[in-house]
Amino acid sequence: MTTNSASLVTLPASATVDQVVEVLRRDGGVIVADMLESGVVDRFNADLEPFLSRVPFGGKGFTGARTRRCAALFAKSMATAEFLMQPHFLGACEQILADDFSYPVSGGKTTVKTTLQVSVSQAIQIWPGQCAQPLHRDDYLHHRHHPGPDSQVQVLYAATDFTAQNGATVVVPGSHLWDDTRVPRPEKAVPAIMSRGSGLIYLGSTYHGGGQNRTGNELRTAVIISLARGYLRQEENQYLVVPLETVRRYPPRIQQLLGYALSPPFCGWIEMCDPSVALTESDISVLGARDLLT
Ligand SMILES: O=C(O)CCC(=O)C(=O)O
Ligand SMILES: [Fe+2]
Repeated sequence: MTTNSASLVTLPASATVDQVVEVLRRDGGVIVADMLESGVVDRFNADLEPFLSRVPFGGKGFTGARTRRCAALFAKSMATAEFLMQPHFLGACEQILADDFSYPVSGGKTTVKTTLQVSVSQAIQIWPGQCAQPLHRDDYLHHRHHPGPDSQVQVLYAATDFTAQNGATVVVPGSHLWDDTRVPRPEKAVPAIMSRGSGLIYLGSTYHGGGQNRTGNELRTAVIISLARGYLRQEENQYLVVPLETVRRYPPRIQQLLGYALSPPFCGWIEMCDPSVALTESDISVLGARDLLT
């Protein structure tokens, strides 16, 4: 284990999921080196290039006047599946988010486990001249109060090297434990310096932001994937941005994580069936209700 700066830890690729979760619970964020194979990043970058090179810059505020953003990644590159299935990220999300929930019904108690679902998929390219993004918590979207259980966890991969000069994401370690009255100060944020293929895993409750790009000619490209509890709303509407024909080309686990799975007991059904029937049945209108808990 090496310390990247004041208190942002970098774990080697050989780290276990338990080690990742231990640092995440303590610091709110952790860098894992070499999470992705170089060939996967190459394939992804090649697939995204036609989109990233054409998409206009964002706005003057949060999205960034010198920043290009490209979302709907599962529709644009099949390599995104490997970004999602990366074992440190997926394993950490399962430990942190996939809680049991028990409730009484007459005749006994029922216990279910929430599914996980993709909340956001986005490539973010920070150009020279982009100023620092305001520090924020990604989980505001779910109206979370802090401290409290996390609603989502993100991984932010480096698709180019991340340096303190080119706009590396900055993180305020420990801020996931703060209450809602404490305001983050930019001087307490530390840059996630990492090489291409490495990634920063961070909790939805951790203050962070895109860094300032002070270089003259270097682009900094990140790829964010977030997973949220299955009973909450996805930040990016995967049902509308990934065509059904594309969803059908992914393996079942990816389909489930894109939202084609019921989050028990009742969240997300269609015609009172598991939503995965949308991928296999030609006429869902007469399937009939199923006992979703059995
Ligand atoms: O680009 C980055 O480094 C972070 C972006 C971010 O946190 C966001 O847009 O929510
Ligand atoms: Fe963010």
